[in-house]
Amino acid sequence: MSVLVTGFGSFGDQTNNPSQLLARALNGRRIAGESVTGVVLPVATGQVGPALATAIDDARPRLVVALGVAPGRTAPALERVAVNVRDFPIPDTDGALPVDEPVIVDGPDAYLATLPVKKILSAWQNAGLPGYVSNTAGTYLCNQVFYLISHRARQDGFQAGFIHLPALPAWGRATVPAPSMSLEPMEQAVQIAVTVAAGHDGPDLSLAAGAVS
Ligand code: PCA
Repeated sequence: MSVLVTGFGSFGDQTNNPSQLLARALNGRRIAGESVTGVVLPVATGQVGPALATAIDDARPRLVVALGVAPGRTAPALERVAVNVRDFPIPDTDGALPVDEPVIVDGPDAYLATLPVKKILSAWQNAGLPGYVSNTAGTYLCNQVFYLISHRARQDGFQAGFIHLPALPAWGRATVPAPSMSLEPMEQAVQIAVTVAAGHDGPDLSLAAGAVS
């Protein structure tokens, strides 16, 4: 039994995906007594399901924390909801552009994360790290992976969740920088998430962290 951490490779104009760097950095580590397997997934709708299934079959995890970058976000975001929708705003790396197609035909409309998102948020706050609970992971590859791991989690009985990361700082630009975060605090945030989730049993914390919209 182990912890599986997934990241994604490059896509669109995102050539330096922090989720890929973290999946590689954490691969082979021990966190909270659990051995971590880090896997980088393709940003390709037709390839990602089989790649994920292989990673889960190999690692036989008790916990899956999937990561991806969300350019424009100001802090790591604990995703609460995965929807059964693929409505891509840009083509994937294979050129596929599904519009209003399900992730899994006849699957439930949505799944909620089984990670204790409020407990993790509270632990981030105690460590002085920024972060929040997000109520949409979009309708692109990150949502697809979040939905797929949530679906499989119900069959296999592991905990599953998704964390969207801000972009890495883009140095050397003369313009006002977009929201960004360096890799070290993102790595700390993921380590805390794994530690809290690995030690979690029972209900999540009741902590107000909702949004008006
Ligand atoms: N972010 C994209 C896909 C891969 C990634 O890292 C997303 O948010 O869907």
